[in-house]
Amino acid sequence: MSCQSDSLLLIGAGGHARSVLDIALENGQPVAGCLSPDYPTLRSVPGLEEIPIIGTDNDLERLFREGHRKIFVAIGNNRLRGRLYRQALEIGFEPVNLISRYARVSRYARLGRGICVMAGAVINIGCTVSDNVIVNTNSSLDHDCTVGPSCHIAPGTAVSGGVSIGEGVQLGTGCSVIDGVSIGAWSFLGAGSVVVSDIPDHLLAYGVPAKRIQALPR
Ligand code: JB3
Repeated sequence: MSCQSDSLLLIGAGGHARSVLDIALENGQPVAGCLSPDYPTLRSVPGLEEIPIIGTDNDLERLFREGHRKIFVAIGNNRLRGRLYRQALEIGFEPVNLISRYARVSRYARLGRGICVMAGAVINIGCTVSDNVIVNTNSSLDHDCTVGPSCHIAPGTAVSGGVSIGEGVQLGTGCSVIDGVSIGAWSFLGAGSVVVSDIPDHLLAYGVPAKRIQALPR
């Protein structure tokens, strides 16, 4: 038997939420339901009909008063995920980590809260991964990397040792990052990029090697 305080609330009900739910259910985590702007038109998660959509973000405070505590923000967009994560924290919710049993996380890595680590991902010794980060399918963070809050390390990305990644960074699908470089906050590296030198804040870059494309809004 689970009670509301054990049962997980998810913010989001799209593709990322479905991947996250797959991990939660596989790990035996009871799920109360999801919040989506599509409620009440949509009443359950597409393809996971056993998971109800129980409201919108406007219901967060009521759900907290009713005893819900565990939360996970399951939205791919880094800025929106960051905003909703802060909102949930302010209300008093407790973000949980959802780690696939098929991921490998070193016991010598430090993880914040609200993090998902998908199947095949590797987080090696000495890494520090901040709150609200997505370490997606088959991506890897080698030794001694630091990852700021609300980043997304997309599927198949390989980050070598000692890399520093600022807040809100998107490393697109299949990026490769050589050891020791820094990637500035809110920068976006396009899919397949090879990062061989430091990337400043708020920059869109891509290519092999990754080159500056344009500054991104602050
Ligand atoms: O690349 C991979 C493996 N996954 C991507 C993921 C990281 O990001 C995935 O392919 C998607 O591109 C994206 O997933 P996400 O964020 O689930 O996007 P999408 O599948 O388009 O679903 C959007 C869903 O986000 C909507 O159906 C809503 O449920 C939810 N959403 C959007 N805005 C929101 C809000 N939910 C809440 N509660 N509040 C919002 O403001």
